[in-house]
Amino acid sequence: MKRLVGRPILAAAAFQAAFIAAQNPDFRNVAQQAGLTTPIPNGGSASKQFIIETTGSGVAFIDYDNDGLADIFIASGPGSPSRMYHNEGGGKFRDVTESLGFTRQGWAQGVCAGDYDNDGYTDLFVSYWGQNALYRNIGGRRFEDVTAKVHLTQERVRYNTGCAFIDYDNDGKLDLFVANYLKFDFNTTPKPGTNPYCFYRGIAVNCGPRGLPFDRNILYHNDGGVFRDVSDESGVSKPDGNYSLGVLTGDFNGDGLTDIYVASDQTPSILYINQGNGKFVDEALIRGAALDDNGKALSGMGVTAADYLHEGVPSIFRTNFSDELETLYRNQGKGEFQDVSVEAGMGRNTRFVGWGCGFFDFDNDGWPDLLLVNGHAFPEVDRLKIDIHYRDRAILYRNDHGKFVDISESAGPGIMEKHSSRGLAFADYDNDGSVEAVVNNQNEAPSLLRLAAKPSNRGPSNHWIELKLEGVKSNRSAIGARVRVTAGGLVQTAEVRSGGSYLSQSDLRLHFGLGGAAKVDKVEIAWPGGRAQVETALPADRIIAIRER
Ligand SMILES: [Ca+2]
Ligand SMILES: [Ca+2]
Ligand SMILES: [Ca+2]
Ligand SMILES: [Ca+2]
Repeated sequence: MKRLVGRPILAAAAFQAAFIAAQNPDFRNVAQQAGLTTPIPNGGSASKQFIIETTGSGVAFIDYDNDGLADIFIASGPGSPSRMYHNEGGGKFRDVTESLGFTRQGWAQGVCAGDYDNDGYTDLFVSYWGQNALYRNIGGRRFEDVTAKVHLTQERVRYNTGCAFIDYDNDGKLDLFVANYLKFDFNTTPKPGTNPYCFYRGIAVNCGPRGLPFDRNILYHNDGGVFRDVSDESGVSKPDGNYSLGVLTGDFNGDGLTDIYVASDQTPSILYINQGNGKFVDEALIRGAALDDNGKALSGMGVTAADYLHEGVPSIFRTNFSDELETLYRNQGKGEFQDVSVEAGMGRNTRFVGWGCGFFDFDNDGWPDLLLVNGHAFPEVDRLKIDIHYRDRAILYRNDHGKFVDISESAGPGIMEKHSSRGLAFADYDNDGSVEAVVNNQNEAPSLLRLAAKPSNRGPSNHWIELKLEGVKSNRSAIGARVRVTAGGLVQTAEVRSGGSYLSQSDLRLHFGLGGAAKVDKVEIAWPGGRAQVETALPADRIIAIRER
């Protein structure tokens, strides 16, 4: 009976997907009209003396005042505080940096969100070269710097980069992972051109990462109000030959415990597998997620994951340096990975240095597409007059049933604008069912990428659903919850994540394109800790809140 009903729906979905796919998206940068006009400083723009000027900063979509509209936080280098913009509705944002209490200046790097004290207001962690900051959200009205109060002050200056809240022991309290890039000091790090690690194609550039000392990654356990450094006892500090940048959490081997992937620059990337007893072991090498297809360590920057083939498991995508391929590691199930970059349709975009990246289903056909943003590390590269640039365009891949088609050049002027981009985050900030992207550009205003016209204006509309999960026994942000959505004969999976992309935070709500399906048959949630919950017959084209029960 069910199957008989299912067939016509499937046929309609296939027809509509084909119709929509024939149209190209038209992404525009609407940052100016939205009010995101202030440039975000990040070191030199014509020349950079030190590596700290190159790694830039992340960006976040976080609904800090729970009004249902995703707000924007932009991490900044010295010369400006990191900025928060309140989403006013109607496509407008208002700078509320000062009134919320964001005054600190410094080399802000990563940003990640999570309700660490389970009071219903999402808190914000900002990593720095220097001291990190944990901002407690006080009722959506201001942010209090509680770093020292919760024991997160570091004993020495560290180059903290990617971060993520993660409840690794499923006790309902969010713990915190912080990656460290390397050891950098303005007084001791050599100047450009000083040694062989301070040149790029014959021109003197800032030194590193090669030649600079490694540092270790950090895991803090949430003891309830205060955090405790468990890096050594958990095994997280064990890898000592990696320049760690982007961080992505996820249950990669399907055992119900959240693992941690770390994109590493010029060194093997790390896959910390959660052993379930408070310990992590780096299994990236044996699981095929450390190196490329030829056994070479690439320069990993950003990292994201999606069940892009509807196989029920998250596969991993990583951005790398110029003269390298982007890397797509297909999860073979149980967290065994294979580099499928070339067979999946990638491999031609080797002139870009890639940073922020993320899967998002821009056309709502149920196949997660992929956006990555670019810009070379060295402004000096522009002197070479070659096809590698400090400011460059983005890359948009449409997911055509598991094959990625590069549609960048016909996807609208927003994709083709040239910036030296770093952080990238996603949210449906106007709650219209289409997902938007915000980009942190070095020494420029951010970009806000939005479709100029919804597909409904130009033909049949694909459907969508967005889920806002709230943990009760689990952490209130539901970080680590895994969701299976069945609609129109398609089964999609996703996970609520803190951190990800390049040092950035996307909206904690999950978005699913549904193709032609006008309703969702079933939503199955595996809450952190393993409790299962099933919701059936949900309407499409809605944002639905689901509370753990
Ligand atoms: Ca809001
Ligand atoms: Ca909170
Ligand atoms: Ca899609
Ligand atoms: Ca939207």
